[in-house]
Amino acid sequence: MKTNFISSLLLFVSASAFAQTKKVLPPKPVYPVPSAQQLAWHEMETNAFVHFTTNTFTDKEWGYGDEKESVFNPSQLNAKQWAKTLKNAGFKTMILTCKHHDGFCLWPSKYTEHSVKNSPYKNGKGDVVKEASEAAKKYGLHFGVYLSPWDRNQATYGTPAYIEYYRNQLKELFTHYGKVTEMWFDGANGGDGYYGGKREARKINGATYYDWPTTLKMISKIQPGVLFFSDAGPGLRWVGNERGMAGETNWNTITPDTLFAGKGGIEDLLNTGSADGTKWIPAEVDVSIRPGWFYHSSEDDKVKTPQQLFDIYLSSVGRGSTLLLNIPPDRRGLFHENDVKSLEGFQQLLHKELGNNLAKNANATATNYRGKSKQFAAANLTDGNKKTYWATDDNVIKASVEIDLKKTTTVKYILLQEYIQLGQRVKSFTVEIWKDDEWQQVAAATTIGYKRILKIEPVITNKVRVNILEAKASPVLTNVALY
Ligand code: FUL
Repeated sequence: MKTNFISSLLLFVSASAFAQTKKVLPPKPVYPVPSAQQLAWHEMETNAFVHFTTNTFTDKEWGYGDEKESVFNPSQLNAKQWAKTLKNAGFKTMILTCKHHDGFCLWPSKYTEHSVKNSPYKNGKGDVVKEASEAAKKYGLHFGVYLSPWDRNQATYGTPAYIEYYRNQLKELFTHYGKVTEMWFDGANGGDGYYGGKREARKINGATYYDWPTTLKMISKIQPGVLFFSDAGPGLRWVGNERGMAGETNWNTITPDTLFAGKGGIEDLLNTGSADGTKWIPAEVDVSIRPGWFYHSSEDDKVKTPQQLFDIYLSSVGRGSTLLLNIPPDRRGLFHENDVKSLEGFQQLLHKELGNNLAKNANATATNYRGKSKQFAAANLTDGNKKTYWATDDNVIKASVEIDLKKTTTVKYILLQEYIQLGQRVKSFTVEIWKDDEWQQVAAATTIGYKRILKIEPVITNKVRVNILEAKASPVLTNVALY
Protein backbone atom coordinates (compact mmCIF):
# COMPACT_ATOMS: atom_id res chain seq x y z
CA MET A 1 0.00 0.00 0.00
CA LYS A 2 2.71 2.34 1.16
CA THR A 3 4.94 1.65 -1.88
CA ASN A 4 1.99 2.18 -4.17
CA PHE A 5 1.36 5.56 -2.61
CA ILE A 6 5.00 6.60 -2.92
CA SER A 7 5.26 5.53 -6.55
CA SER A 8 2.10 7.40 -7.57
CA LEU A 9 3.40 10.45 -5.72
CA LEU A 10 6.67 10.19 -7.65
CA LEU A 11 4.75 9.81 -10.87
CA PHE A 12 2.69 12.90 -10.11
CA VAL A 13 5.76 15.01 -9.22
CA SER A 14 7.66 14.03 -12.36
CA ALA A 15 4.58 14.54 -14.58
CA SER A 16 4.04 18.07 -13.31
CA ALA A 17 7.77 18.84 -13.63
CA PHE A 18 7.51 17.64 -17.23
CA ALA A 19 4.50 19.88 -17.84
CA GLN A 20 6.40 22.87 -16.50
CA THR A 21 9.50 22.36 -18.63
CA LYS A 22 7.54 21.31 -21.71
CA LYS A 23 9.28 22.98 -24.54
CA VAL A 24 7.32 25.51 -26.52
CA LEU A 25 8.26 24.95 -30.11
CA PRO A 26 9.22 27.85 -32.37
CA PRO A 27 6.82 28.80 -35.16
CA LYS A 28 7.12 26.80 -38.37
CA PRO A 29 8.66 28.75 -41.26
CA VAL A 30 6.35 30.32 -43.81
CA TYR A 31 8.00 29.36 -47.09
CA PRO A 32 9.82 30.57 -49.11
CA VAL A 33 12.60 31.74 -46.80
CA PRO A 34 15.96 33.40 -47.68
CA SER A 35 19.10 31.38 -48.38
CA ALA A 36 22.15 32.00 -46.18
CA GLN A 37 23.61 34.24 -48.91
CA GLN A 38 20.39 36.21 -49.26
CA LEU A 39 20.18 36.68 -45.50
CA ALA A 40 23.76 37.98 -45.44
CA TRP A 41 22.85 40.33 -48.30
CA HIS A 42 19.84 41.70 -46.39
CA GLU A 43 22.09 42.39 -43.43
CA MET A 44 24.53 44.36 -45.62
CA GLU A 45 21.85 47.04 -46.16
CA THR A 46 24.02 49.33 -48.33
CA ASN A 47 26.26 48.32 -51.24
CA ALA A 48 27.96 50.37 -53.94
CA PHE A 49 28.11 50.28 -57.70
CA VAL A 50 31.10 51.65 -59.61
CA HIS A 51 30.40 52.56 -63.25
CA PHE A 52 33.61 53.13 -65.19
CA THR A 53 34.55 52.54 -68.83
CA THR A 54 35.29 54.41 -72.07
CA ASN A 55 32.04 56.35 -71.48
CA THR A 56 33.84 58.22 -68.71
CA PHE A 57 36.15 59.63 -71.37
CA THR A 58 33.67 60.03 -74.25
CA ASP A 59 31.01 61.66 -72.08
CA LYS A 60 28.40 59.03 -72.95
CA GLU A 61 26.04 56.79 -71.01
CA TRP A 62 25.90 53.98 -73.58
CA GLY A 63 29.02 53.55 -75.70
CA TYR A 64 28.34 52.34 -79.24
CA GLY A 65 31.14 49.79 -79.14
CA ASP A 66 33.32 51.56 -81.71
CA GLU A 67 35.29 53.79 -79.34
CA LYS A 68 39.04 53.62 -79.67
CA GLU A 69 40.73 51.81 -76.80
CA SER A 70 43.12 54.79 -76.63
CA VAL A 71 40.41 56.99 -75.08
CA PHE A 72 40.62 55.02 -71.84
CA ASN A 73 43.35 56.84 -69.98
CA PRO A 74 42.74 57.62 -66.29
CA SER A 75 45.57 59.80 -65.02
CA GLN A 76 45.49 58.97 -61.29
CA LEU A 77 43.39 55.83 -60.96
CA ASN A 78 43.29 54.75 -57.34
CA ALA A 79 40.85 51.98 -56.48
CA LYS A 80 41.93 52.22 -52.84
CA GLN A 81 40.40 55.69 -52.75
CA TRP A 82 37.11 54.16 -53.94
CA ALA A 83 37.23 51.35 -51.40
CA LYS A 84 38.24 53.60 -48.51
CA THR A 85 35.47 56.09 -49.29
CA LEU A 86 32.91 53.31 -49.52
CA LYS A 87 34.08 51.68 -46.33
CA ASN A 88 33.86 54.98 -44.44
CA ALA A 89 30.36 55.51 -45.79
CA GLY A 90 29.22 52.16 -44.42
CA PHE A 91 28.95 50.22 -47.70
CA LYS A 92 29.59 46.49 -47.60
CA THR A 93 30.13 45.52 -51.25
CA MET A 94 31.70 47.14 -54.30
CA ILE A 95 30.29 46.03 -57.66
CA LEU A 96 32.37 47.07 -60.68
CA THR A 97 31.21 47.39 -64.29
CA CYS A 98 33.92 45.09 -65.62
CA LYS A 99 32.29 45.44 -69.04
CA HIS A 100 29.43 47.78 -69.91
CA HIS A 101 27.31 47.71 -73.10
CA ASP A 102 30.22 49.14 -75.17
CA GLY A 103 32.01 45.83 -74.65
CA PHE A 104 35.22 47.46 -73.39
CA CYS A 105 36.82 45.23 -70.75
CA LEU A 106 38.46 46.74 -67.69
CA TRP A 107 40.64 43.64 -67.44
CA PRO A 108 42.95 42.25 -70.15
CA SER A 109 40.55 39.59 -71.38
CA LYS A 110 42.23 37.20 -73.74
CA TYR A 111 39.05 36.91 -75.82
CA THR A 112 38.89 40.48 -77.17
CA GLU A 113 41.07 43.36 -78.28
CA HIS A 114 38.51 45.85 -76.97
CA SER A 115 40.05 46.17 -73.54
CA VAL A 116 42.36 47.98 -71.20
CA LYS A 117 45.28 46.01 -72.68
CA ASN A 118 45.15 48.17 -75.80
CA SER A 119 44.76 51.43 -73.90
CA PRO A 120 47.48 53.85 -72.77
CA TYR A 121 46.59 53.10 -69.14
CA LYS A 122 49.79 51.70 -67.63
CA ASN A 123 50.97 51.15 -71.19
CA GLY A 124 48.44 48.41 -71.67
CA LYS A 125 49.66 46.53 -68.59
CA GLY A 126 46.84 47.73 -66.34
CA ASP A 127 44.02 45.64 -64.90
CA VAL A 128 41.30 47.68 -63.25
CA VAL A 129 39.37 44.60 -62.10
CA LYS A 130 42.46 43.42 -60.25
CA GLU A 131 43.03 46.81 -58.67
CA ALA A 132 39.39 47.13 -57.64
CA SER A 133 39.05 43.59 -56.25
CA GLU A 134 42.29 43.93 -54.27
CA ALA A 135 41.28 47.33 -52.91
CA ALA A 136 37.90 45.95 -51.87
CA LYS A 137 39.60 43.12 -50.04
CA LYS A 138 42.06 45.47 -48.33
CA TYR A 139 39.18 47.53 -46.92
CA GLY A 140 37.03 44.56 -45.95
CA LEU A 141 34.45 44.98 -48.70
CA HIS A 142 32.85 42.20 -50.70
CA PHE A 143 33.43 42.33 -54.44
CA GLY A 144 30.79 42.03 -57.13
CA VAL A 145 30.94 41.82 -60.89
CA TYR A 146 28.83 43.50 -63.57
CA LEU A 147 29.35 42.01 -67.03
CA SER A 148 26.88 43.41 -69.54
CA PRO A 149 25.22 40.63 -71.53
CA TRP A 150 24.50 43.13 -74.30
CA ASP A 151 27.79 43.81 -76.08
CA ARG A 152 27.73 46.43 -78.83
CA ASN A 153 31.32 45.75 -79.85
CA GLN A 154 31.26 42.02 -80.50
CA ALA A 155 30.74 40.87 -84.09
CA THR A 156 29.14 37.65 -82.85
CA TYR A 157 26.52 39.29 -80.66
CA GLY A 158 23.17 37.64 -81.38
CA THR A 159 24.67 34.27 -82.41
CA PRO A 160 25.46 31.22 -80.24
CA ALA A 161 29.19 32.03 -80.53
CA TYR A 162 28.66 35.12 -78.41
CA ILE A 163 27.25 33.04 -75.54
CA GLU A 164 30.48 31.08 -75.49
CA TYR A 165 32.45 34.36 -75.56
CA TYR A 166 30.39 35.70 -72.67
CA ARG A 167 30.89 32.52 -70.64
CA ASN A 168 34.62 32.57 -71.28
CA GLN A 169 34.77 36.08 -69.89
CA LEU A 170 32.82 35.02 -66.83
CA LYS A 171 35.31 32.21 -66.32
CA GLU A 172 38.14 34.76 -66.37
CA LEU A 173 36.38 37.00 -63.86
CA PHE A 174 35.42 34.20 -61.50
CA THR A 175 38.82 32.51 -61.61
CA HIS A 176 41.37 35.31 -61.32
CA TYR A 177 39.97 37.93 -58.96
CA GLY A 178 39.22 36.21 -55.66
CA LYS A 179 35.81 35.81 -54.12
CA VAL A 180 32.86 37.36 -55.93
CA THR A 181 29.69 37.63 -53.86
CA GLU A 182 27.30 39.17 -56.38
CA MET A 183 26.92 38.91 -60.14
CA TRP A 184 24.90 41.62 -61.84
CA PHE A 185 23.15 40.69 -65.08
CA ASP A 186 21.82 43.78 -66.82
CA GLY A 187 18.65 43.30 -68.83
CA ALA A 188 19.19 46.31 -71.14
CA ASN A 189 19.30 45.78 -74.90
CA GLY A 190 18.93 48.86 -77.03
CA GLY A 191 19.38 47.09 -80.38
CA ASP A 192 21.91 48.92 -82.48
CA GLY A 193 25.66 48.84 -82.15
CA TYR A 194 29.04 48.59 -83.85
CA TYR A 195 29.07 44.75 -83.82
CA GLY A 196 32.51 44.34 -85.36
CA GLY A 197 31.84 46.99 -88.00
CA LYS A 198 28.36 45.93 -89.13
CA ARG A 199 26.74 48.98 -87.46
CA GLU A 200 23.24 47.60 -87.36
CA ALA A 201 20.37 46.81 -85.04
CA ARG A 202 20.30 43.37 -83.42
CA LYS A 203 17.49 42.15 -81.24
CA ILE A 204 17.65 38.96 -79.28
CA ASN A 205 14.95 36.94 -77.55
CA GLY A 206 15.64 37.75 -73.91
CA ALA A 207 13.73 34.71 -72.69
CA THR A 208 15.90 32.17 -74.51
CA TYR A 209 19.01 33.67 -76.11
CA TYR A 210 21.35 33.75 -73.11
CA ASP A 211 20.38 30.32 -71.72
CA TRP A 212 20.95 31.63 -68.20
CA PRO A 213 20.46 28.33 -66.33
CA THR A 214 23.55 26.85 -68.00
CA THR A 215 25.60 29.99 -67.36
CA LEU A 216 24.61 30.17 -63.70
CA LYS A 217 25.42 26.50 -63.19
CA MET A 218 28.82 27.09 -64.72
CA ILE A 219 29.58 30.00 -62.38
CA SER A 220 28.28 28.16 -59.32
CA LYS A 221 30.71 25.36 -60.10
CA ILE A 222 33.63 27.81 -60.02
CA GLN A 223 32.36 29.79 -57.03
CA PRO A 224 29.41 28.35 -55.11
CA GLY A 225 27.18 30.81 -53.29
CA VAL A 226 27.32 33.72 -55.74
CA LEU A 227 24.14 35.80 -55.62
CA PHE A 228 22.75 36.42 -59.11
CA PHE A 229 21.01 39.69 -59.75
CA SER A 230 18.81 40.13 -62.81
CA ASP A 231 15.37 41.57 -63.52
CA ALA A 232 14.02 38.24 -62.42
CA GLY A 233 16.62 36.82 -60.06
CA PRO A 234 17.19 34.02 -59.20
CA GLY A 235 19.14 35.56 -56.28
CA LEU A 236 17.99 39.17 -56.34
CA ARG A 237 15.49 41.02 -58.51
CA TRP A 238 15.46 44.51 -59.99
CA VAL A 239 13.27 46.94 -58.08
CA GLY A 240 11.64 48.19 -61.29
CA ASN A 241 13.02 51.75 -61.33
CA GLU A 242 16.31 53.61 -61.04
CA ARG A 243 15.06 56.30 -58.67
CA GLY A 244 15.86 54.55 -55.42
CA MET A 245 12.28 53.56 -54.60
CA ALA A 246 11.33 50.17 -53.27
CA GLY A 247 7.61 49.47 -53.09
CA GLU A 248 5.70 50.90 -50.15
CA THR A 249 4.47 47.33 -50.10
CA ASN A 250 7.54 45.22 -50.68
CA TRP A 251 7.39 41.43 -50.68
CA ASN A 252 10.66 39.56 -50.91
CA THR A 253 8.67 36.84 -52.59
CA ILE A 254 7.71 36.62 -56.26
CA THR A 255 6.84 33.91 -58.78
CA PRO A 256 9.52 34.06 -61.46
CA ASP A 257 8.11 31.54 -63.98
CA THR A 258 7.39 34.06 -66.72
CA LEU A 259 9.93 36.70 -65.78
CA PHE A 260 13.28 37.16 -67.49
CA ALA A 261 15.98 39.81 -67.71
CA GLY A 262 14.98 42.55 -70.11
CA LYS A 263 11.29 41.75 -70.21
CA GLY A 264 9.46 45.06 -70.17
CA GLY A 265 6.14 45.88 -68.52
CA ILE A 266 6.78 44.09 -65.26
CA GLU A 267 8.18 47.06 -63.34
CA ASP A 268 5.21 47.31 -60.97
CA LEU A 269 5.35 43.63 -60.12
CA LEU A 270 9.12 43.82 -59.55
CA ASN A 271 8.60 46.85 -57.34
CA THR A 272 6.21 45.19 -54.92
CA GLY A 273 6.79 41.47 -55.37
CA SER A 274 3.81 39.33 -54.42
CA ALA A 275 2.56 38.02 -51.12
CA ASP A 276 2.01 34.55 -52.54
CA GLY A 277 5.26 34.44 -54.57
CA THR A 278 6.83 31.00 -54.77
CA LYS A 279 10.48 32.12 -54.51
CA TRP A 280 12.46 34.38 -52.17
CA ILE A 281 13.92 36.96 -54.60
CA PRO A 282 14.28 40.30 -52.82
CA ALA A 283 14.42 43.61 -54.72
CA GLU A 284 17.75 45.42 -54.94
CA VAL A 285 17.50 49.20 -55.27
CA ASP A 286 20.03 50.50 -57.81
CA VAL A 287 20.35 54.25 -58.19
CA SER A 288 23.14 56.67 -59.03
CA ILE A 289 24.51 59.46 -56.86
CA ARG A 290 24.45 61.59 -60.03
CA PRO A 291 21.84 61.87 -62.81
CA GLY A 292 23.93 59.56 -65.02
CA TRP A 293 25.54 56.21 -64.25
CA PHE A 294 28.88 57.38 -65.64
CA TYR A 295 30.89 60.46 -64.73
CA HIS A 296 30.20 63.68 -66.64
CA SER A 297 31.82 66.91 -65.48
CA SER A 298 28.60 68.70 -66.44
CA GLU A 299 26.95 66.87 -63.51
CA ASP A 300 29.47 67.90 -60.86
CA ASP A 301 26.89 70.22 -59.36
CA LYS A 302 24.10 67.65 -59.60
CA VAL A 303 25.46 65.18 -57.07
CA LYS A 304 22.68 64.07 -54.72
CA THR A 305 22.81 65.88 -51.40
CA PRO A 306 23.19 64.07 -48.06
CA GLN A 307 19.49 64.70 -47.48
CA GLN A 308 18.53 63.18 -50.84
CA LEU A 309 20.73 60.15 -50.10
CA PHE A 310 19.12 59.80 -46.69
CA ASP A 311 15.65 59.94 -48.26
CA ILE A 312 16.73 57.22 -50.69
CA TYR A 313 17.98 55.20 -47.73
CA LEU A 314 14.52 55.46 -46.20
CA SER A 315 12.78 54.42 -49.42
CA SER A 316 15.12 51.47 -49.98
CA VAL A 317 16.60 50.05 -46.76
CA GLY A 318 13.64 51.55 -44.90
CA ARG A 319 11.30 49.49 -47.08
CA GLY A 320 13.04 46.20 -46.57
CA SER A 321 15.48 46.31 -49.51
CA THR A 322 19.20 46.73 -49.92
CA LEU A 323 20.49 49.94 -51.51
CA LEU A 324 22.98 49.69 -54.38
CA LEU A 325 24.27 53.24 -54.78
CA ASN A 326 26.41 54.06 -57.81
CA ILE A 327 29.42 56.35 -57.47
CA PRO A 328 31.21 56.80 -60.82
CA PRO A 329 34.94 57.58 -60.85
CA ASP A 330 35.93 60.64 -62.90
CA ARG A 331 38.50 60.89 -65.70
CA ARG A 332 41.32 60.86 -63.16
CA GLY A 333 40.03 57.48 -61.97
CA LEU A 334 39.00 58.91 -58.61
CA PHE A 335 35.69 59.54 -56.90
CA HIS A 336 35.07 63.25 -57.36
CA GLU A 337 35.40 65.51 -54.30
CA ASN A 338 31.70 66.46 -54.49
CA ASP A 339 30.63 62.81 -54.37
CA VAL A 340 32.95 62.05 -51.46
CA LYS A 341 31.66 65.05 -49.53
CA SER A 342 28.08 64.05 -50.12
CA LEU A 343 28.74 60.51 -48.92
CA GLU A 344 30.35 61.83 -45.76
CA GLY A 345 27.37 64.09 -45.15
CA PHE A 346 25.01 61.17 -45.73
CA GLN A 347 26.87 59.08 -43.17
CA GLN A 348 26.67 61.90 -40.61
CA LEU A 349 22.98 62.40 -41.25
CA LEU A 350 22.33 58.69 -40.89
CA HIS A 351 24.12 58.74 -37.57
CA LYS A 352 22.30 61.86 -36.38
CA GLU A 353 18.83 60.61 -37.33
CA LEU A 354 19.13 56.88 -36.69
CA GLY A 355 22.13 56.58 -34.39
CA ASN A 356 20.45 56.53 -30.98
CA ASN A 357 17.78 53.91 -30.41
CA LEU A 358 15.46 55.23 -27.70
CA ALA A 359 13.88 51.81 -27.26
CA LYS A 360 17.11 49.98 -26.50
CA ASN A 361 16.45 47.67 -23.53
CA ALA A 362 13.10 49.39 -22.97
CA ASN A 363 10.34 47.43 -21.31
CA ALA A 364 8.22 45.66 -23.95
CA THR A 365 4.99 43.74 -23.41
CA ALA A 366 2.68 41.94 -25.80
CA THR A 367 -0.99 40.98 -25.89
CA ASN A 368 0.14 37.45 -26.72
CA TYR A 369 3.39 35.55 -26.81
CA ARG A 370 3.98 32.02 -27.82
CA GLY A 371 3.08 29.45 -25.17
CA LYS A 372 3.74 32.15 -22.57
CA SER A 373 7.36 31.17 -22.96
CA LYS A 374 10.08 33.72 -22.16
CA GLN A 375 11.86 32.51 -25.28
CA PHE A 376 9.23 34.26 -27.43
CA ALA A 377 8.42 37.24 -25.22
CA ALA A 378 8.21 40.87 -26.33
CA ALA A 379 11.40 41.68 -24.42
CA ASN A 380 13.23 40.12 -27.37
CA LEU A 381 12.23 43.12 -29.47
CA THR A 382 14.34 45.56 -27.54
CA ASP A 383 17.31 43.40 -26.51
CA GLY A 384 19.46 44.33 -29.51
CA ASN A 385 19.92 40.64 -30.32
CA LYS A 386 19.07 39.71 -33.91
CA LYS A 387 18.78 36.02 -32.99
CA THR A 388 15.90 36.44 -30.55
CA TYR A 389 12.35 37.27 -31.53
CA TRP A 390 8.81 37.84 -30.35
CA ALA A 391 6.33 35.33 -31.71
CA THR A 392 2.65 34.73 -31.01
CA ASP A 393 0.69 31.48 -30.75
CA ASP A 394 -0.03 29.90 -34.11
CA ASN A 395 -3.67 30.96 -34.21
CA VAL A 396 -2.99 34.54 -33.13
CA ILE A 397 -2.39 37.01 -35.93
CA LYS A 398 -3.77 40.22 -34.52
CA ALA A 399 -1.48 41.20 -31.69
CA SER A 400 0.06 44.30 -30.17
CA VAL A 401 3.32 45.15 -28.51
CA GLU A 402 3.82 48.09 -26.25
CA ILE A 403 7.16 49.79 -25.65
CA ASP A 404 7.41 51.77 -22.45
CA LEU A 405 10.11 54.46 -22.66
CA LYS A 406 9.64 55.37 -18.98
CA LYS A 407 10.01 59.08 -19.79
CA THR A 408 8.59 61.36 -22.45
CA THR A 409 10.82 62.02 -25.42
CA THR A 410 10.51 63.05 -29.07
CA VAL A 411 10.03 60.18 -31.51
CA LYS A 412 10.63 60.71 -35.26
CA TYR A 413 11.16 57.21 -36.62
CA ILE A 414 9.81 53.74 -35.91
CA LEU A 415 11.96 50.85 -37.10
CA LEU A 416 10.62 47.30 -37.27
CA GLN A 417 12.22 44.04 -38.36
CA GLU A 418 10.72 40.65 -39.04
CA TYR A 419 12.73 37.54 -38.27
CA ILE A 420 12.83 36.66 -41.96
CA GLN A 421 14.56 33.32 -41.39
CA LEU A 422 10.99 32.15 -40.71
CA GLY A 423 9.60 33.94 -43.78
CA GLN A 424 8.01 37.29 -44.46
CA ARG A 425 4.60 37.40 -42.82
CA VAL A 426 3.16 40.79 -41.92
CA LYS A 427 0.67 42.31 -44.36
CA SER A 428 -0.48 45.35 -42.43
CA PHE A 429 0.13 47.12 -39.16
CA THR A 430 -0.36 50.43 -37.38
CA VAL A 431 1.66 52.39 -34.86
CA GLU A 432 0.16 54.39 -32.02
CA ILE A 433 1.62 56.68 -29.39
CA TRP A 434 0.34 57.48 -25.94
CA LYS A 435 -0.67 61.13 -25.73
CA ASP A 436 -3.24 63.09 -23.75
CA ASP A 437 -4.26 59.92 -21.90
CA GLU A 438 -5.14 57.98 -25.02
CA TRP A 439 -3.63 55.99 -27.85
CA GLN A 440 -3.27 58.01 -31.05
CA GLN A 441 -2.41 56.49 -34.40
CA VAL A 442 0.71 57.97 -36.03
CA ALA A 443 1.35 55.52 -38.86
CA ALA A 444 -0.21 52.71 -40.87
CA ALA A 445 1.72 50.57 -43.31
CA THR A 446 1.72 47.21 -45.06
CA THR A 447 4.84 45.03 -45.23
CA ILE A 448 7.85 44.95 -42.89
CA GLY A 449 10.29 42.33 -44.16
CA TYR A 450 13.94 42.57 -43.17
CA LYS A 451 13.54 46.20 -42.07
CA ARG A 452 10.87 48.87 -42.17
CA ILE A 453 11.53 52.45 -41.12
CA LEU A 454 8.58 54.79 -40.82
CA LYS A 455 9.22 58.51 -40.62
CA ILE A 456 6.47 60.27 -38.70
CA GLU A 457 5.70 63.83 -37.70
CA PRO A 458 7.84 64.19 -34.56
CA VAL A 459 5.75 63.41 -31.46
CA ILE A 460 6.41 63.64 -27.76
CA THR A 461 5.43 60.48 -25.95
CA ASN A 462 6.45 57.92 -23.37
CA LYS A 463 4.78 54.84 -24.89
CA VAL A 464 4.55 53.38 -28.38
CA ARG A 465 2.28 50.55 -29.50
CA VAL A 466 2.61 48.47 -32.64
CA ASN A 467 -0.51 46.61 -33.78
CA ILE A 468 -0.16 43.78 -36.24
CA LEU A 469 -3.45 43.63 -38.14
CA GLU A 470 -2.95 41.14 -40.97
CA ALA A 471 -0.30 38.53 -41.66
CA LYS A 472 0.25 35.36 -43.66
CA ALA A 473 0.73 33.55 -40.36
CA SER A 474 1.47 34.39 -36.73
CA PRO A 475 3.84 37.40 -36.66
CA VAL A 476 7.51 36.92 -35.79
CA LEU A 477 9.46 40.12 -35.14
CA THR A 478 13.04 40.50 -34.00
CA ASN A 479 13.36 44.22 -33.47
CA VAL A 480 11.46 47.40 -32.65
CA ALA A 481 13.56 50.55 -32.46
CA LEU A 482 12.58 54.19 -31.96
CA TYR A 483 14.54 57.30 -32.89
C1 FUL B 1 20.97 49.77 -66.96
C2 FUL B 1 22.08 50.18 -67.93
O1 FUL B 1 21.59 50.38 -69.23
C3 FUL B 1 22.68 51.44 -67.35
O2 FUL B 1 23.68 51.97 -68.19
C4 FUL B 1 23.26 51.10 -65.98
O3 FUL B 1 24.33 50.20 -66.11
C5 FUL B 1 22.17 50.51 -65.08
C6 FUL B 1 22.68 50.05 -63.77
O4 FUL B 1 21.53 49.44 -65.72
O5 FUL B 1 20.21 48.75 -67.45
